[in-house]
Amino acid sequence: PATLPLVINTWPFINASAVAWQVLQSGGSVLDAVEQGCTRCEAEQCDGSVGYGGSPDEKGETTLDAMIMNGDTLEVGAVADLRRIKNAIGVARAVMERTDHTLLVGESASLFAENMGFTAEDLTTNKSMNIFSQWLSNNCQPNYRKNVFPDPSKFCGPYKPTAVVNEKRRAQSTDILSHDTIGMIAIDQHGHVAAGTSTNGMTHKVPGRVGDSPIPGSGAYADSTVGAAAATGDGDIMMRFLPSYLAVELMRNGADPSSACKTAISRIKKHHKEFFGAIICANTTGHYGAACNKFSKISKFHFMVSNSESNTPLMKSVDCI
Ligand code: SD4
Repeated sequence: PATLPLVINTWPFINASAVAWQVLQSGGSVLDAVEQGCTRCEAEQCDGSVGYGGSPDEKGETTLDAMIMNGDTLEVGAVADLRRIKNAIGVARAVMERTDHTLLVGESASLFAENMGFTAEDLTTNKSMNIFSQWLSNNCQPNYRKNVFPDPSKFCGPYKPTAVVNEKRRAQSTDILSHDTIGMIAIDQHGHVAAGTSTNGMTHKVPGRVGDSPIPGSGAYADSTVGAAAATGDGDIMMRFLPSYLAVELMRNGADPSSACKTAISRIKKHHKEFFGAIICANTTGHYGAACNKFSKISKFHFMVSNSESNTPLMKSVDCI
């Protein structure tokens, strides 16, 4: 039986789910729940792929993408390529509530954040430095450059063809599994809906690269007349398909959350058999679902659900299609 309120988020990020649930239980808004739940992941560096000290880019810097969406007003706040500020989803919310804009990027987003009172600090950690220097010294490949860049060796040492890199990435399921954006949906008893995401993107990305996570309709989408969706995975591919928007529109037309999620994944699969991605969906009756693409060793996707059935976050999983 479906119940409200409901918090659902990508991956087994149990503390994030617990924080968001607690916010709703103590009378906080769905936006507070999503912001604080994702903030928790940023602070504890969930899987190394949310928050500071993860996914160093080709220059070794960690940069963050995040968004938050108010399903009542359809307002969005987002930041992309955010530098030196840990609380990316907090800044995203400030963009939504304290400007007339939707998306701020790069150094200018950082400056905005500082003006809003967020602390500027180095996002590099020993761990991210190690990932970066290991890549530089012995395993350096221009992962996210096509073979046409003038001289990739100038960037990171001996060039190896992209195909080799991809093989290698696929063989190391932990590498793939470490790309774990938090996407979260919160719905309260009154049917207010919010959704959000936070991530440090992809390791060894080209500086300036922005993923799907801060893009409305791609990383997440929320509409309180329907429900919400949030996505995770290979953002460079997923963002071309607006899977979160598609899933919400399918639910608007009567699809249940599981089949909406499946259709959104299938749409991408039509064009990319080999991509890593998953999506979570929920509607305003408290029903929820998820779907993922079968990829390499990944045949299941795990996500967290908090509702009054258990009163505590439960891990759920879905078989990939
Ligand atoms: C990105 N979608 O930046 C993110 C990464 C991710 O699970 O979600 N990994 O492409």
